[in-house]
Amino acid sequence: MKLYYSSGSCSLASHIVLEEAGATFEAVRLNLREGEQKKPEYLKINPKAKVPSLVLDDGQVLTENPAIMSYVADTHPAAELLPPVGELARARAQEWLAWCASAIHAATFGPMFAAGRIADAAEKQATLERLKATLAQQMEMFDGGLEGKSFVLGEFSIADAYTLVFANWMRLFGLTPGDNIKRSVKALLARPGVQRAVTTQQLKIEV
Ligand SMILES: N[C@@H](CCC(=O)N[C@@H](CS)C(=O)NCC(=O)O)C(=O)O
Repeated sequence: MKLYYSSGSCSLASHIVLEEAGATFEAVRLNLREGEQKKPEYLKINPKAKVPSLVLDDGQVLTENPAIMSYVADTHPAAELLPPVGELARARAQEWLAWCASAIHAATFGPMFAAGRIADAAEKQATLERLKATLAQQMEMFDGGLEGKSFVLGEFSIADAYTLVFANWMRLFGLTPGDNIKRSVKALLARPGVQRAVTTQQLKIEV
């Protein structure tokens, strides 16, 4: 398999899961700032012009972090990264990932990054302030989901893959993650699979 990723982007979540699953894959880096995701050769792989993309061994392409993570977990059952079909805990993991991908990433962090391109300074500041207020509420809820534990389901699962991404992004916007998130980040960074993904992406993640 081949994972197309960009350092520190949301593709870190899928990268972590591939490493934690013990999957055999090649990591291919794209530079989003240089627009490599929009080049014709990449658009043939993923017409959405986004990372991550996972090219399977038979050439089929899977996109969207939650789908990639679920597929990798299901095809590497020995790693026990997702509870069995029919268990409520599995739905809880999917509930968490859907919230991360849609509300926190797509509706809040995404527009916060895009706000950097707003030319009018006052409009940029007002947009960022509004989004930061929404993010603060979401990340408080995220922190609450980790109350008294290091991982969303108690044990590490694919539900934990976004935690490092969001903690890192919060710092980029000058925000400090809550104590439960910090504990989770520490526990995640102690895992060899997570360490391999972070090292490959050449990231320095603050605890
Ligand atoms: N819904 C997608 C989101 C993918 C996405 O937004 N990726 C960003 C990086 S975090 C990207 O590739 N951005 C490039 C661009 O918008 O040009 C997923 O969860 O995989």
